[in-house]
Amino acid sequence: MAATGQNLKIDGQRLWDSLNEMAKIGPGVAGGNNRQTLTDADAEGRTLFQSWCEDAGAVMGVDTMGNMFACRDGTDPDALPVYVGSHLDTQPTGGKYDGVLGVLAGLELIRTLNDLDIKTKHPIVVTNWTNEEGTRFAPAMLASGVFAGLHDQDFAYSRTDTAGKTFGEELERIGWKGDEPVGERKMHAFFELHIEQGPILEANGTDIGVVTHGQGLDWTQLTITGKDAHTGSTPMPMRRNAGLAMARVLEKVEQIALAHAPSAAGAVGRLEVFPNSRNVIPGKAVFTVDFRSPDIDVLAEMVDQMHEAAQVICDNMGLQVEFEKVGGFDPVEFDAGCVGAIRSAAERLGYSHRDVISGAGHDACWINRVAPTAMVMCPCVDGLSHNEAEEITLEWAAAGANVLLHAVVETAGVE
Ligand code: HGY
Ligand code: MN
Ligand code: MN
Repeated sequence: MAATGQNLKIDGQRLWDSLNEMAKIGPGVAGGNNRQTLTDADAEGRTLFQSWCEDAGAVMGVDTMGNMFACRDGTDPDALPVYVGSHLDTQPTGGKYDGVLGVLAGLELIRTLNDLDIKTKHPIVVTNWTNEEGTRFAPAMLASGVFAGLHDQDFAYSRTDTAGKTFGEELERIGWKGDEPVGERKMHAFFELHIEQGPILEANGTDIGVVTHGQGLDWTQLTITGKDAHTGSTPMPMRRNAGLAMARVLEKVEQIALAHAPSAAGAVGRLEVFPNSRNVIPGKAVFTVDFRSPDIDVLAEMVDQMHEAAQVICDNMGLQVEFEKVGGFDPVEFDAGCVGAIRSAAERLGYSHRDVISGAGHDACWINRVAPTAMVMCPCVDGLSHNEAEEITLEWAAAGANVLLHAVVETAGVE
């Protein structure tokens, strides 16, 4: 089958306009987005996405995890579809492009094929995966994880946010619990376009990241228990300060990650002390340690060292500590055939490109378990993401979407 012509390109301005239209839903406070999963804003964004897909002639299916699947028919109804997509949910102080670019580039792909009246053999399905971020309901990539069989649906439905609401209740409340059994759809392949969320592409003046691997992730929640007491009248030696122990563990997390450089990262993004009152020594601290590495042995070693260090800190301070794994996945190697389709698309289109390892987790990391999968990345300004100041350019978005278009069309076959 002839390779797709160089002149097959998406409409960059139309993609850019759609990104800006979607960004108006669930605005943040500093120019980004706060469209957290299963909120009313998420529901509004889903409705807009569905209307756009239906305007483009796609038929929408929704499964029992709220995953959305907009299908453009192929000429061979028996051929397994090529899926393309990402996520529309954002961090509480998220950017306008993390996840959204991958979903709307998929929509742009079918708009472009419609404009040019190009028929593919395999159907093409544009996907929005529910709760990729895992910020409101841990773990991250929850719905793609249920789809790929890593979590069961009851576990997912039971996940609870800080207000005590469950995933299942909220999915029902916003009216996006579909009737399709999750995970029954079979895929010919899955492709995801995503912003890099790191500095490598921009710093090297590279247009396209060909993602060969994704680093592994471990989220361990620690609960440290001491004793609430008066910050003024309690003698220092008598204190059992859970907040202080947490601070000491955070320093250890930094040291452990740095000691495993360059292929390791570690931080604590979510931390709470109780009762969180100015004149009460915290009797309890709850926080999640986020470790990452492309090397599974390094990841396991960092987690073990953190456990050991936290236990020693708490033993020395007379505190209790409990550990709970609340998320994680092993390092991922993407499908060589799909990665090759992305690399040859970038070459055909004349874009500079380099192989990269994804620092962030993505739905593709789970879908890679059940279908040939690969990712394409575009740069983002200063490598900044999970920040309302996240920025890309129209040119970067268009280049990524063009590579996605060519890789998907090559894989779906042009009739
Ligand atoms: O945590 C991650 O890597 C992804 O952004 N959810
Ligand atoms: Mn993302
Ligand atoms: Mn994200």
